[in-house]
Amino acid sequence: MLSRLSSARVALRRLFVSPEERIGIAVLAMAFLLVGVDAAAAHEYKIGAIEIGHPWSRATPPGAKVAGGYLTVTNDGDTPDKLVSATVEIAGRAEIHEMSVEDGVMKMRQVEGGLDIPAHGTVTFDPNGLHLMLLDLKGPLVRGTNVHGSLTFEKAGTVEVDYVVDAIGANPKPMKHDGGDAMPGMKMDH
Ligand SMILES: [Cu+2]
Repeated sequence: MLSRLSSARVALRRLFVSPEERIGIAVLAMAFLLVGVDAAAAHEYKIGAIEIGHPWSRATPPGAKVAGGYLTVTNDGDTPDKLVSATVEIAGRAEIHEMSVEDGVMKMRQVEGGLDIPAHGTVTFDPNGLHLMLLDLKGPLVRGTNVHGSLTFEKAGTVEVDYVVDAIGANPKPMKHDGGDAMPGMKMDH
């Protein structure tokens, strides 16, 4: 193994004589690595003390007018902040929605006056609870594409984000298979 490595290194040295060229190769390799990570796995954004983790959405069936936006918001600061608004280019408007069970019926309603992001806290938007409601869609959300948007915080300001579009019905925890949709009977009523 060692001898194979060193002979490879000798071969590289023969191929790329100058150190500049070798650095160039290393930079290129790093760039490929970063692109691969960005496309395949989690992506995040930061503004002030606020960190946005892996914004994503689900592909929409033909004719759909609504979709969900999912992400995590972490506040690394010592003071609370507030998510006051969100925009997504493909949607006429985006609202912050929370879900609750009232008399055994799942309901969702808009969070009025912004959503508190506690100091040193993380708030999770996912298909089973708190979510961004993307309304008046101008077109379908297509799996494998990104949709661009922005999030505005009272203190941290506005950050631009891309939502990765996952499959229709994609689960936020793909490693855990618990027998299908979390809420198969739920109806999105708008
Ligand atoms: Cu909703």
